[in-house]
Amino acid sequence: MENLEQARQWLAGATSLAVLTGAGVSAESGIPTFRGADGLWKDFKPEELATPEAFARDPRLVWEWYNWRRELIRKAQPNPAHRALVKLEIKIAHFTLITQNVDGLHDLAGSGKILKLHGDIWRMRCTACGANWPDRRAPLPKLPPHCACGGLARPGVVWFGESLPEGMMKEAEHAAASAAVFLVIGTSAVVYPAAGLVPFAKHAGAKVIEINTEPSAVSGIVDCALHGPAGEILPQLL
Ligand code: BV8
Ligand code: ZN
Repeated sequence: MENLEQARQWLAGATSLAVLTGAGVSAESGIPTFRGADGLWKDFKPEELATPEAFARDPRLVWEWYNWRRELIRKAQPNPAHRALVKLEIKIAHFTLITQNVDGLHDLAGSGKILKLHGDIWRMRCTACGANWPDRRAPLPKLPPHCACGGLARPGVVWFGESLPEGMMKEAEHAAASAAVFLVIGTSAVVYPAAGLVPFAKHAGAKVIEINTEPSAVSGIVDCALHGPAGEILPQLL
């Protein structure tokens, strides 16, 4: 049976669906992915920027990168992939969206139940008093930004070497373990513990469907691989 038809059938019969998205789901909104040819990392290496050490060494440089990304993201709109996930959430009784993305486009598209494994670029946290607040200004008036207490503010995201928000993986694993179908979309599946959710879901008995323009690190274990842009394929699965 043709893969698309197989995926459609599994989704049509599913009463529980968990979805894991990565940067590829925002690619058609004009946001460069991390590891692609025009990727965000091309001029830098992750260890140069998305780490607490880089921030401690040069908060202004790290904030210039996040300021640039916030301006890029502010101009971006959700694409048909984001919107198709909202339709699936309405259609399927038990639905959890797990995202590695920090761009907030799933929220903008209207997704409800979102587990943001790596945080949110539109939130800030104070390195001094721990306050945590939303800030949607792009560009920021002053770099690096500071908290009302005078402390240095950092982006509300999870950097390499930092653990995910308390309880986040437990909730994501619960969703993956109770899903009849696990949809993994637009991720190279090289970042852990997020990528570990795919084998986790498979071993718990889910049918795993992947949507990606290229093979990923988990393509070898999925039950159905759909090759192509998420913005074109996802709407065909509804
Ligand atoms: C932790 C937030 C421990 C910031 C991000 C071995 C060596 C060294 C380190 C490690 C290791 N094993 C594990 C680690 C730790 C590390 C890690 O996994 N490193 C990797 C690189 C090896 N993990 C961590 O540090 C994590 N924390 O492990 O804590 C710990 C435990 C206890 C106590 C203390 C510590 C934290 C990881 C979080 C890092 N933060 N982002 C920010 O965004 O600025 S990660 C970053 O990568 C983004 O979140 C991004 O989402 C994520 C994954 O990338 P992808 O989303 O997959 O994007 P990518 O470009 O790679 O791929 C895009 C895909 O889309 C491609 O497959 C492409 O083909 C496809 N695509 C493109 N266009 C389309 C498309 N698909 C469909 N349609 C299209 N149109
Ligand atoms: Zn503060």
